[in-house]
Amino acid sequence: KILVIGACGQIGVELTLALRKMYGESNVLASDLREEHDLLKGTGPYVSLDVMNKEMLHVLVIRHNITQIYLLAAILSATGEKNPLLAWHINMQSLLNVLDIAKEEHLDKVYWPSSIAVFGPNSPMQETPQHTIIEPTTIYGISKFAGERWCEYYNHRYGVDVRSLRYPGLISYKSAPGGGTTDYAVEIFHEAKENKKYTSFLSENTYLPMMYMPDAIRATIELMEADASKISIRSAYNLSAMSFSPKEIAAEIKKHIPDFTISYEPDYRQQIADGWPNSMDDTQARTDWGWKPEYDLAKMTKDMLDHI
Ligand code: VAH
Repeated sequence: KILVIGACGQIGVELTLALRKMYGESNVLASDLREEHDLLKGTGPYVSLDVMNKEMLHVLVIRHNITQIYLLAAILSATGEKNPLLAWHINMQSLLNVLDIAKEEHLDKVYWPSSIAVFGPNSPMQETPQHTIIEPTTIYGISKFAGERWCEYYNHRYGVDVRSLRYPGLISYKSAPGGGTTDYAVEIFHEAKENKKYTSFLSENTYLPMMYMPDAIRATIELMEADASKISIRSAYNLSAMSFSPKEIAAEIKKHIPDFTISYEPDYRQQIADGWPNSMDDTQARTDWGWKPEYDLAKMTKDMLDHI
């Protein structure tokens, strides 16, 4: 039985729905600190859970015969910079709670997302390699890098089958993003549809690795379904689909909404974005478990505007 922690977040909602489709509704227990997301209501079991309460989590894992945990609860980059110690505490302790329970209860598998945010200004910016200089400059990135080290440690030392992906910025319409730097690429669609204009908090040529949520969900499940013998990376795999700038996504939207206009007012998130890669090399994921993206900017833009 699968437990999804953070099931009401941007990734959690769609991952929970996809897992329920694959494994059966009653086999996927969704949980979050918040009350149940509307899209999850009636699709399967839901419990309120504070992942920081290790004892409560441990009892829940035993009582519900949990064999896999997907841990998606985290404070993201922009929010994290407003309260660094809280972000560090939540992002790290939640992972340590899950890893230690996975070890004690011999869980089959654990999934925990990392991010392109582990890279910083000293990492190669183009086609950032799987193995390279990693000097994160945000607390979110520091916690994700430290988390990767802990995942690798629990795998090598205790044999916990924990798997992870360095997600790019994720774009979706089913559930709102939560305080990220890449959220402009979600907001722009809603603003374009409602107001035909958008003021971007990142400058026009800020290139960032991005991915449409259906690709990210499929990558997550393909990674978790892969035979353990194929997994050569136990920190977190680079994962890539496309890169674009606010100027480019605005031009793509204009093909559908001709009188859409964009303006630029960079804020504190510009500095965060400037330290992240422009593009990622995800050869290792393609080699190890056959990763291949399906959505590019044009296909994503059409699908987003069709559904918003
Ligand atoms: C953020 N969306 O902006 C998240 C993600 C790569 C970006 O980690 O913080």
